[in-house]
Amino acid sequence: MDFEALKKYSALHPKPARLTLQYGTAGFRSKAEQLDHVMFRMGLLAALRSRATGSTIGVMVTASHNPEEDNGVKLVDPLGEMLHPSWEEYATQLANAEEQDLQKTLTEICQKAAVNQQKDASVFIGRDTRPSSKKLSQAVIDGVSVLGGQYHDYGLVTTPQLHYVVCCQNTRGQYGKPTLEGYYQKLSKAFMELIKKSPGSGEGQRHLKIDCANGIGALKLSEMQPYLPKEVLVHIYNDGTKEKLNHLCGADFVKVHQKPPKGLDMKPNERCCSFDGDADRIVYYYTDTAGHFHLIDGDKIATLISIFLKELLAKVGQTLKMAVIQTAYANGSSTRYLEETLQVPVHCVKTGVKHLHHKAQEFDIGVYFEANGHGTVLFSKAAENTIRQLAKDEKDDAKREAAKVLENLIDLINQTVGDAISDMLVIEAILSLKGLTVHQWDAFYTDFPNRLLKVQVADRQVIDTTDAERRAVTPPGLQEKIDALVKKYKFSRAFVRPSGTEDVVRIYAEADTQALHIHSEFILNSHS
Ligand code: NG1
Ligand code: ZN
Repeated sequence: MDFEALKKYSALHPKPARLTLQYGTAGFRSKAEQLDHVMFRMGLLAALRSRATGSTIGVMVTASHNPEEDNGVKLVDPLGEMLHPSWEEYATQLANAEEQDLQKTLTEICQKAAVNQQKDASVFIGRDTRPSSKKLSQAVIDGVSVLGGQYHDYGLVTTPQLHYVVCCQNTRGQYGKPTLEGYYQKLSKAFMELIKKSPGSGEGQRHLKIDCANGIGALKLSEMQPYLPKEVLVHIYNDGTKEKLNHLCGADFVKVHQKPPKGLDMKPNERCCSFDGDADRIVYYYTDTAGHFHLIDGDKIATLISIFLKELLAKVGQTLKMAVIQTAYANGSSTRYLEETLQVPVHCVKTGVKHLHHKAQEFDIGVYFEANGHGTVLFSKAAENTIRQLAKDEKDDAKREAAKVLENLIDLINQTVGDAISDMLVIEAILSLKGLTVHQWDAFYTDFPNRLLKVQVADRQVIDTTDAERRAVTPPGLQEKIDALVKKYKFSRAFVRPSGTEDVVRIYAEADTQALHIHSEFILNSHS
């Protein structure tokens, strides 16, 4: 390590005094002007992580659905997964080290993580459309370079595109080509193969209105459009040319407020969807003829995909183990439907994509979605091999055809992380193949009325939880009060947990009817 150069460059990216930040569920997030030193240091860390793993590491500059003034950064591990938890701790240490301790902290990390400093380092960098992102990604580049690492700057990409290219690079092309063109080609080929088989194929065009949250999704969807078949017409709204990123639009806005985004004109029964600011989340919605708004969230997306997969597995006659992974925020009605009607096992894990992803890896096919629309499907290597083999060699025509559909689905899904573009194409293909309208999809089950609130408290960490965050163990007495309220109502559920991305406590409550809705503020107020 060239400590003189490190000192010189670090001085160009000084850490504001007394500022401490934590690598949380979504990496570092803060106001953009506080992040220059964090970016430089994440460049350093990515180079070390690359040396430790002998693989390319990704660094994505984005704050997803947060306001335009914010920014953030997260590291992507070799197979496109989230950064390993032990390194999250190193990331926090490095970001918070005072200038004079930087060298010492780096040396300590190298020792603890057994980093061979002679090895090559390779880092892929991507960024969203925030005005601050370009400069911040330059700080990442400075960090990688000062440690002698190689980098490839992909510039403007969606978060899932960066995860995808990192995975392609480290699997030596097995997952696809590590370029955006490779991504568009792989997805569009699989999509075209799928919809060729739909009953209505050739009978006119499918229309979909997409609110791109004034973010990167608009740019990347436009780039992808020439690759998509003529039968599918995507209409891009909120493309970022007029309004601010995530302002009154995007998947998070639509999910939280349960209302349409600004800037998208909806006609009754038209299929619409929203991406979030870095295009890793998607929710669908429509208004009915009476003008009522209907949200189709991550839970219903998981349900649609699960139904489709289950039918295909029955057709190919394979007993592959499938499960759906949810968090405590999944609507109780979706869990009941999956378990009781569809007879698919459901597992509940802690909030945060890495927990869902990890659990999903335990199954042949693991479908995971957060209610907010972040999710994907994982196929084990063994399941994928079985399916590809059947698609090639199976003698029975019906079985082989079903295996081919599964094979194309595997290629269409971005298995590295939730991906709004990929999920949108999966959903469109399934709706088309099954001949379902958005209304029919919505009617699978009816969501229990629910509320998600956030409350600022002096110290959110006083709340400690267990049972996948569904029960509070501290402060004493809190859970008992929640239990006492909840038991008065049918199918009711409520929980509180400290957010991992904001300085707030989140409160969730649901019950079978709106009238019986629990006043969740009461739970907290009665305790503060
Ligand atoms: P926190 O702030 O820990 O609730 C939020 C979302 C998560 C996840 C992360 C990362 C909710 C209730 N929580 O986490 O699902 O998406 O942000 O972006 O939506
Ligand atoms: Zn996002």
